[in-house]
Amino acid sequence: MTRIERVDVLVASPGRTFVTLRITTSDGVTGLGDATLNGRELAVASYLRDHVAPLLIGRDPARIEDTWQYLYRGAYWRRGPVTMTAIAAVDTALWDIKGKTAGLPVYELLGGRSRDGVLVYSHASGSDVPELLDDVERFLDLGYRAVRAQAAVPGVGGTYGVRKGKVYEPAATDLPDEQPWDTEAYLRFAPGYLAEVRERFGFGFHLLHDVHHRLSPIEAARFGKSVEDCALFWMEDPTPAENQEAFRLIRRHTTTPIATGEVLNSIWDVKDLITEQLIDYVRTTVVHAGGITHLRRIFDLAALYQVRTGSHGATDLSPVSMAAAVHLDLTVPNFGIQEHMGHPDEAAEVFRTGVTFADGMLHPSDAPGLGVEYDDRAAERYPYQQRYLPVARRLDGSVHDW
Ligand code: GCO
Ligand code: MG
Repeated sequence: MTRIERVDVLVASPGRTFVTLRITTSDGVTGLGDATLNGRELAVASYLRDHVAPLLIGRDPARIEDTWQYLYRGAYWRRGPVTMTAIAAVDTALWDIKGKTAGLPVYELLGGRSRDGVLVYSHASGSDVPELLDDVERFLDLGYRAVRAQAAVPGVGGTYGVRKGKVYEPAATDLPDEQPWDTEAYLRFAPGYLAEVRERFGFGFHLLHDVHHRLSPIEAARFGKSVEDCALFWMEDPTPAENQEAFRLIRRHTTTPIATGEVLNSIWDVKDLITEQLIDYVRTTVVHAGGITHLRRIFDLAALYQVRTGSHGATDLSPVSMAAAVHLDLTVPNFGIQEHMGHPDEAAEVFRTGVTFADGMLHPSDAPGLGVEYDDRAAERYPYQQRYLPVARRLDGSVHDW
């Protein structure tokens, strides 16, 4: 009988850090899973190497659900980003193996296509409004049907979401960059530039905006109300999601759709938001929410309440989890949109992905499994580099949600 024979935890920084799990079976079939937790990468690498790998050796790779339950319930300590990212990596790698063994792309194993392709949005940004408008135009010219818009708030250094290089990369310093934050300045400025985007380019595409956890519930309500004429596809993370009651307050005041969930890890974290219909899009991902097996469970729950999917897809989600996301997105009935930021050029040397972009959509390859290969030789050229996400401070110097 086929057994798991080898487990490798691969850490490399091609343009940014990625942790990748590779499982090899006694038949020589390999599967890949993404295990990247931005800024806390080595915690997951150790969890996998020191605590999970010894449990996998000798197991039947075909038993994906059983392995998921074994790792989740067997740890005793539940949920949390480190545990759920580690379980996700194992789960994703086992789906990759199952696909390769069956000779089918993973989306076929998940029930087959529900749609022709996966609608994606990308990130337009600018250090001022004219620069943002040029960037929106660039994405529309590239064929995107959905664009997220963020501009630097005047006088507030380091606003979230403003690209400096080719790809937006917030984890860029070897100690956290401390950035100032001024809520009132943001609330006065942001609705205006979103309106300017609509004035200039019209309503023939989806416009999105990420508040990035920066507002209190009543501030978020005010923001949502003030951008209603822009018909946003969503306002993302209007307020931190630990206290989920907060979303009820926002809902009472605005019809601007709400997306949240990129920092949440399990079905228990999103259950109330979904069943009480406090959000419109759930942004949990393959990599941080327990893999394909668990994310599908979340998406199925969401479908019952007309909540659609809108998975996180920033640069810190590796091409492996992006491929897994595209396979799952292609199949689920309540798919909404997929974030697609791309990766630094160096990442393409290490990860060869079959995912392609056409007509504003991503398409998986029809190769068996997930259709991604990892090049160990190339990875050797990019040793691990420690990087941190920034920290935000209010004008009085106190720490704010970044
Ligand atoms: C997004 C996210 C990212 C996060 C990043 C943190 O919507 O794409 O908010 O930009 O900040 O993934 O690691
Ligand atoms: Mg976000």
